Amino acid sequence: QLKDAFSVEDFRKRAKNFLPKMVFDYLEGGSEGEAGLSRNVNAFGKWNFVPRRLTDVSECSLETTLLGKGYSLPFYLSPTGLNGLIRPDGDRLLAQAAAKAGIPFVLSTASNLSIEDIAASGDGERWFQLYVLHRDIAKTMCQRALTAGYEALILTVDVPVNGYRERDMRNRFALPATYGLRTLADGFMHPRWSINFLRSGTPKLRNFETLEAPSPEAQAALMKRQMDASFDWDALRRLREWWPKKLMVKGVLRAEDAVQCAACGVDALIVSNHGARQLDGTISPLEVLAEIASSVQIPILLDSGIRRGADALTSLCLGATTVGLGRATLYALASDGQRGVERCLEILTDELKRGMALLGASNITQLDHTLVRRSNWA
Ligand code: FMN
Repeated sequence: QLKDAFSVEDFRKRAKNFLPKMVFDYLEGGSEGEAGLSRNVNAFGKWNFVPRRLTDVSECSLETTLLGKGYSLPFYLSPTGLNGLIRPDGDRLLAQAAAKAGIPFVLSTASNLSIEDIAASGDGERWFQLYVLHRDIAKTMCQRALTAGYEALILTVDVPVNGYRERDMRNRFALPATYGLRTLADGFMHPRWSINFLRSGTPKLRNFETLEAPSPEAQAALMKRQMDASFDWDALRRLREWWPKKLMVKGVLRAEDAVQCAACGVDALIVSNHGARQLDGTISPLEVLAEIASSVQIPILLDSGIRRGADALTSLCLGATTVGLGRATLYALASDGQRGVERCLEILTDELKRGMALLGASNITQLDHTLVRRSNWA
């Protein structure tokens, strides 16, 4: 029962029950030894709140402003590929839940519904996340996003090559799915997911399917599904020249890179380690947040490890303007579809609002670094 879910962790447990192991592992897993997974989550516990007392917190507002626009909450849904494997039409369900909550939804390059499908699935703000497989393909996709009315482009820069995800290797995770005995048994044990899957069929990477590769080299890159590992600062400058709307760079973890992004005309940065799915042992974004936020004037977003309103609160105190939800809302999507995502957002919103009141802040602009202190005990 959805009413029995009181925290993101509850949704995690429900997702684990609902999904075949192979799919849950895809959602949950990190890279290599997976040390980064717990580090991301535990990083928040190293900071303690230092509440301000006797302030009027009878009305707490979570409204925030990012790049001149107002949003009802300081959350957005991070880009995640293969959402259709977690739930049929997962991209649409997430986009609709985000629209209801008044927060942006980011469509991944590796989505199972196309740029145009999502644009047509109702209103709500959409951002498009770009993986560069080939520069011509990237340009074509961005033009499609522009035509379809996406408000911002998120360039992910922490995937020059794919992270090594051992769970996926062990599970022989691949699309289209290969049906070994183990896969079939896994599906059999999770009938509700399997019925959905059989009804809707194997999800496709729709953005690639609906793409006419502009050149033979682009076609080859598309077939191999490999990133353009030569994408560098010059390439970013060129992208900035022709992408007319807001441009954000996702995956920055060093102040000097942040400064260089700002100098290239990037509008905002996402401090992220890709949810510990790339280089294992990479520093947790929270640890570098304050340093990066103080090195540039542009807004800073953060993702990786947000599981509670309190995690968002710590991030906002340390300089983030808004935070991205990845696995948190995917768990809810898995177990309970759009209603689950809506409920998960409600829970996080309540946690954040309560946290702000207890911390002594009635709106987001009152949050600052004096309200948190790094614990000497942890
Ligand atoms: N980031 C991207 O930029 N593009 C993607 O296609 C993408 N796919 C993801 C798929 C899954 C299943 C997960 C869990 C993450 C993916 N990410 C992708 C990373 C997320 O955008 C985000 O950085 C990460 O989930 C944050 O960590 P958290 O889920 O632990 O909060």
